[in-house]
Amino acid sequence: MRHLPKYLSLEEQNQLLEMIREITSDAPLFIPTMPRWGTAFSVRMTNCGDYGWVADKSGYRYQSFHPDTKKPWPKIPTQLLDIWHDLVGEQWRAEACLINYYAPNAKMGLHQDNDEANFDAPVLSISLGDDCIFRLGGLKRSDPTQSFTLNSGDIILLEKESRLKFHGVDRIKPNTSMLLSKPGRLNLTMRVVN
Ligand code: MD3
Ligand code: FE
Repeated sequence: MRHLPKYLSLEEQNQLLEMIREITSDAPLFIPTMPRWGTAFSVRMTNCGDYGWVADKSGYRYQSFHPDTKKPWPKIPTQLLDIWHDLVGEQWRAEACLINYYAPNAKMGLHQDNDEANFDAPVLSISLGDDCIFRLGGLKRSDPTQSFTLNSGDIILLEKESRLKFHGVDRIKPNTSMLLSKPGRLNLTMRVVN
């Protein structure tokens, strides 16, 4: 895993925020639920790109439209694609960008990202807003984990071995950033799906 602390300037972070506002006005944040039980996630989500990750009672999957509005996801903005290509190169095309919003009490349990078809493709994640405590484990759930802080403007690049490691967000540290007008954290995760 490559952690690039403060990769984005404050100006770039604000441009991304404006872009996220436009995306969420077309594709509003939705409340994902756990398969089978239907328990709500504490994280709110939306997507842009050809595909978006969704979670509901029937399972986790990628689909080409918003689960509530049924409209196709908005396009991935050029600024995001530029960041992707600067770090990943030209051999992969980002097909999905998941936008997670964490209110101060939200968290994400330890999990693997394995709904994509090809684990050779990298995953790129951008943190905006309040700091969070991020946890990274190994390839088995029972492997030891380490935790560290992610700040606004940080980028994480997952390649090769790290791509299938267990990870999660333990908690948000409210009021550690002034970027958002309300406390909380946004995370953008760009992926190749097919
Ligand atoms: C480490 N999101 O949406 S992004 C997710 O901060 C997710 O919202 C977290 O986990 C968040 O699936 C973490 C950073 C990240 C993404 C993928 C990974 C870290 C990863 C895949 C393998 C190992
Ligand atoms: Fe994940």
